[in-house]
Amino acid sequence: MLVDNVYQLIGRTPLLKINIQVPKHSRIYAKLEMFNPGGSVKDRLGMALIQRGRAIGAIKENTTIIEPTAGNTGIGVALAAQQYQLPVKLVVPEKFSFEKQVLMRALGAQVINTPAEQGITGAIKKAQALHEEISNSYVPLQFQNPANPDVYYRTLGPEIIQDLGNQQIDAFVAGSGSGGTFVGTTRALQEKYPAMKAVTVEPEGSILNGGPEHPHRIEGIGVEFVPPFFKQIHVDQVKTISDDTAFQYVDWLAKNMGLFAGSSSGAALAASLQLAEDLPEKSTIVTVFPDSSERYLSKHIYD
Ligand code: MET
Repeated sequence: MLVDNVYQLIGRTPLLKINIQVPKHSRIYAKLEMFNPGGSVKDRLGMALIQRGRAIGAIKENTTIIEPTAGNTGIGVALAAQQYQLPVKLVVPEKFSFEKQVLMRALGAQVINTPAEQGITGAIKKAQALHEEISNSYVPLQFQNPANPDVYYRTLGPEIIQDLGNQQIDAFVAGSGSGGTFVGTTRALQEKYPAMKAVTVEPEGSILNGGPEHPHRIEGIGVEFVPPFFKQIHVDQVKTISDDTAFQYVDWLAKNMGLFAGSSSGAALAASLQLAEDLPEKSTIVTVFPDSSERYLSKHIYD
């Protein structure tokens, strides 16, 4: 495969059938988003945020891009901004993995840390404060930018339909941080399969199921507020997964399927297996594996 630049490698990722014993003879397929060049599902978003910013005239020559992120969106934004030589400042709560922060810097971005206990809300506030201070700056703000669900509606959803050769999909399971991947993909899949269940995944410590907010080891998903994009769809169920359960499946995927998947992928697989118990026999469940375990080795993902 000959390509001219890494941007051509974004999207069209493989869909892997998970060889695990699924309740009720159902099947689970996972979209392997770690195969994107920046290593996560958020490369798609990075491109979309920069393209929309340019299209609406918010990004001009030398505009400083500022974005709050758990890391992967930051890597995607830094990658996309590079082609226009735009300066990038990423605001990251200090708890998130060292590797993601190193990769953002490697792409030329500046990383600004906010206190872990202020969570992503603290990073959002800091990004807005920086925007006030820096002239010719722009905050795409993944948490409310319509380009976020839209890019998943246009790319990830249709790819899954095509990957499965129009085979009926009974449920879509995906983690929510900003909610963009889950909501946009759900909209695309439900246009074709209106009866499909939409199930989101959060770590214990996130608030969607009403549980108390507390720190968790699973990265990239989990919310401190209900994602505004949720208004666009009906969410059938929220599965709340513990760190231990997610990490067990991370381990299982490496040992049994030779797959290096991050903790939000482990949570997605755990939730898909739980959901299979409640679905009819021989259901088809599709989920998303957002990134690789390799960016969490310093967090002892396997030890
Ligand atoms: N996964 C997105 C990011 O990397 C949203 C995180 S919000 C916990 O920025």
